[in-house]
Formats: sequence, structure tokens, C-alpha cells
Amino acid sequence: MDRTQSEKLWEQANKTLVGGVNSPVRAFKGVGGNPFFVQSGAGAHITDADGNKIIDYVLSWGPLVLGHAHPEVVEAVTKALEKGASFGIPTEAEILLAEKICALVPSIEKVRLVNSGTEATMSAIRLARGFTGRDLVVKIEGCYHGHVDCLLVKAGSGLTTLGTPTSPGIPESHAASTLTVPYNDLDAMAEIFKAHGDNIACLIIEPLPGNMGVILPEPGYLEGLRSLTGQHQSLLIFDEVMSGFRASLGGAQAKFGVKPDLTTLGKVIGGGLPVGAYGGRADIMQHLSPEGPVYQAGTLAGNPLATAAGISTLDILARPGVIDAMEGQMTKLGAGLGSIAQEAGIPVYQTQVGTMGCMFFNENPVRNYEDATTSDTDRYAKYFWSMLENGVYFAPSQYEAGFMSSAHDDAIIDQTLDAARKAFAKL
Ligand code: HOZ
Repeated sequence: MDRTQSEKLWEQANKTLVGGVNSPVRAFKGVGGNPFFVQSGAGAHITDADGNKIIDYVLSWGPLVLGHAHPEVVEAVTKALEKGASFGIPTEAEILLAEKICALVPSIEKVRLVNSGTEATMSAIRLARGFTGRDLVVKIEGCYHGHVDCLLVKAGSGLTTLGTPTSPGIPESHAASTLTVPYNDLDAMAEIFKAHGDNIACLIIEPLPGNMGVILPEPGYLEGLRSLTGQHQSLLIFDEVMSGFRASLGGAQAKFGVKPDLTTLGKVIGGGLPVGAYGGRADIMQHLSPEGPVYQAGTLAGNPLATAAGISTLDILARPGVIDAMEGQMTKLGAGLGSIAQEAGIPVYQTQVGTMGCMFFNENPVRNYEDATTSDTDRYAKYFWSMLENGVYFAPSQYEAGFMSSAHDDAIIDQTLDAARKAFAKL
């Protein structure tokens, strides 16, 4: 695989961009070596700076449920751009996107659009604190909620990949307001609530974690969190930035039948453009300015290009059979990879919910962050590079999810499995 142009761009990038990138996990530190540069995307493929055509299972880290540059999404965004890129004045498209979100996500009665998942979680935490008049936040070890100060404690995704799950630069007082508990451990959670329940504003969790690899909630776990938070009048926040519209059309909350008080969203609702959202019970949301005193604002919030992309993406995704077909392809891919691994005698532990999934290089089940970190990351790195060499891009870290799009047809899955046979033969 020719990488001449990518290597040149990498050298150039490092002169002006910190570490050559604008988001750390892109630097490929989790697998070693240098990243490739992308030139364009179409459907299930991206084309790199050297003209290599690569099958993409990262899909911009999740948003591109319809694949790259879906013609209807491109048309919607183009039409919106022709009418003006930003107004900072209400537009009808904001209402339409809000209505779609409220209709699809079971617990959302009212919603606020923002510009990223980080903004959504940061604002949801502020709202929870403002609503309850309490300060403490409980988070789960290995869950990642963007780069919000009080949530960068024992966080997954890029932090775990880089081996620094808690970031310097966060005042002691911020970190002290965050309590952490392992995923899938209801007893530990009950202890925390017993000790601090009266001061806990909220428990924030990825109900289907995707930032320490994809880990499944054990039966009764999410229900247990719902009942504990309810008993202590603390709010339950589901971070569905990743699982929203992927675990199912209504997210993990619809899939597992547990309703949080607040939900944070991002990725899919922007169809590839920068968007986030938080929403939930109307009586909580009405504490937000201008209805209530909790302040949060944004010049580009509800941006017309982003809302156009989001509306079009959700419209297509909600068509009969679309998400089911994608889920079927994910299952086919997982089953294929599983049997190839087994034939090669390489132990793997696989997870899948809806259109997201993960293959841990681990001989044991992975049920929390500690388990995830026992995975063989060196073997993952070899697998990653071998797959890329054979034209398939999975995330450059064992601790990220794999994503399916509606553009991944049977031929693409078969091609992926051919590449995997070659990769596993070398492991
Ligand atoms: N938050 C993303 C991983 N879960 C990383 C996004 C990026 O680096 O582009």
C-alpha cells in the first residue's frame, strides 16, 4: 500500500498542528505508526491521499450511519448552504430536528441543540446540578463523555488509548466532585449512593459503553441504576452520543427499556456535521434559560447546515428495514470474524448491539473497564495494520467501537472477511 503522500502530509502536519492532529486518538498512538490522510469518502469507502480505496468501519467515529457523502444528505446540505450558512435566528429546521428527536428517543420530551457531544454532556451536568441544587456527579470507570473537566476522570476512549485516563489541568475541586464506580457493578453503586446519595446531582453513564470497546449491560443493571437514582432523587443521564440511533432507532434506552431523566446525543443527529443535543423530562428542561435560570447558549447552535444533514439522515434511517438491514450486516461481519479467529486459534471476545460492535483480543468476557484493559493491545495493533494493508480500516485503538453503515453490502463484508483471513493467518 503506497503511503508516500500521507507520510509527506504527516511531516507537514506536525509542524503546525499539535501532534499532527486535532483530536488525539487520530494520531494512531494506540497502534503505533503514522496515520493516513483522507482525501474523500463515498458510501462504505474512503480514499486516502495516495489514492488507496479503503473500507471504513470507523465512519467518522460513528455519525455516518448512511456511509460517506450519501446523495440525499449531500443534496439537503447543499440546498441549505445556498440559503445561508448561519443566522443565529430561529429556523424551522431546528423545530423539525427537535420533533424527530422527541419522536424517536423515548425519554425526550424537550431538547436543546448544541454543537458537539462534549457540549451536550457539559450542559446536561450543569442542568442536573441546577435542577437538584447538588454538586456531586457519579460516572462510570471507562465511560467517556467528551472532554468536560469533571468527566475526564477515569475516562475511556483517547485517554485510555494514550494511557492517561485522568487528565492534568483539572482543578482538584472539580475532580473531587466526581465519584467513579465500575460498570456493571450495582453493589458498588449502591454503596456510593448510600454514602453520598443526598449530595448526588446525577449519575451519568453510557448505557451501552462504546469508549472502552463496546461492553454490554448485564441483565438488571440499567434497571438497578434507574431505581437507585430515583430513590435518592438524583438524575439519571444516559450519554447516547454513540449509542443513539445505533443501539436501536430509539437508542440504548429503547433497546433495553430503561428511561433516563436526561439524554445526551451527538454524532448521528448531525449526519457528519458538528451537532450535539441534550433533552429529557420537560420539567427538568424548563430549568434551562430562557425558561429557567440555568444558563447555556451558542452562536452556532441549531446551525442550518447541521440540522439539514441531521433531518435527512434520521429520515432515511427511519425508513422501514434500513436499520434492521445494517444490524444484519453487523451480525454477519461479527460471525465471520469470530469463526476466522477461532480457526486461527486466536481468542477473541465479541460484542454487538445494533449497528455497533467490538472484537476484544481477550480470552475472557469483558464486562467492565478493568477487564477491557487486560486485552492484548499488541495483537490488536498487528491486526489493525494488517487489515489496513489489505484495504480495511477499523479504529486505531482496541478501546473504540466498530460501526456499520447502510452502504456496507454483502460484497464489502466478504472483502472484509478475506482481509481478516490474511490478517489472522499472520497473528
Ligand atoms: N471521541 C472519539 C472517539 N470515541 C474520537 C474522535 C476523533 O478523534 O476524531
